[in-house]
Amino acid sequence: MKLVKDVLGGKKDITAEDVKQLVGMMCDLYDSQPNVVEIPARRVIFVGDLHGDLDSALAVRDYFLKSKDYSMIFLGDYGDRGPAQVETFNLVMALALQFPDRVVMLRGNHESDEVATRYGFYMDISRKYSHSMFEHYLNVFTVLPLAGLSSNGIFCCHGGVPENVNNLSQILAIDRCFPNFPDDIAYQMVWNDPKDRDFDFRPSCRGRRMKYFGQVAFDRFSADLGIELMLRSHEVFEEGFKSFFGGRLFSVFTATAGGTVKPKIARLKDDLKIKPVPI
Ligand SMILES: [Mn+2]
Repeated sequence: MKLVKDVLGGKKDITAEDVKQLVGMMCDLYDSQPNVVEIPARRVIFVGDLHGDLDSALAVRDYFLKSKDYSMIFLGDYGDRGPAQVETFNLVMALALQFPDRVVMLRGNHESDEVATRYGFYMDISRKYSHSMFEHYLNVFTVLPLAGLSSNGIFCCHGGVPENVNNLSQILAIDRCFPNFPDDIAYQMVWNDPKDRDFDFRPSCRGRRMKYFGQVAFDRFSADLGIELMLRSHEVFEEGFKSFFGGRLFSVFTATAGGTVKPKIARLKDDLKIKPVPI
């Protein structure tokens, strides 16, 4: 479709009607998806937080277009904070729409009404379009899946391990179709952070409903759900990448965050090893 191709080609000044069309197609494509979508067992590129960093998003697009036999999973946090939030969100939607069999857009903690109204996306949409256009982007938030899982146990989500889950069916049963995260499991999957220490869960300095998950929680969750390797984003690391739990969990960040981060993507190769790639 021409609109999708134009956005993919770098067209930035699309009309409100164009956005509504992209949003409509996204909802059609994602509405029926389960909370945990199936992802390929190998040859996958994982993309961390973009936060309105269009240059990084364009570099990711170029890398993907050159990687013909790879799929790509975006781990969430497209808007808020950065200089080109609307354009970044639109570009990722265009990638997801142009390559529905190879690109997945997951939901991050910033794909939420209360977070996006506070950290910039609502203002960016209002400035470029109108206040009411925010509702349309919210509709996309509500359909995005929470996680991906492959047949060989590669799991990905924005934040990480939630409390009180010992079975995949508990995650699959969540009703995610809300502008915020009323469900505690969904909330923790997009907000929790790993700590490379020998504990289960601990209170997080991010707030009351979030947790740190330690080695004990990670090992139990992995064993219960048959997970070999986990990919997540959500945290800023200067190198754009960090490994946890003896190399069984990788955190990736793909925005420059105002020049403070060397953005990376994570490439799952044929040998099932994760390789950080500068973008
Ligand atoms: Mn985040």
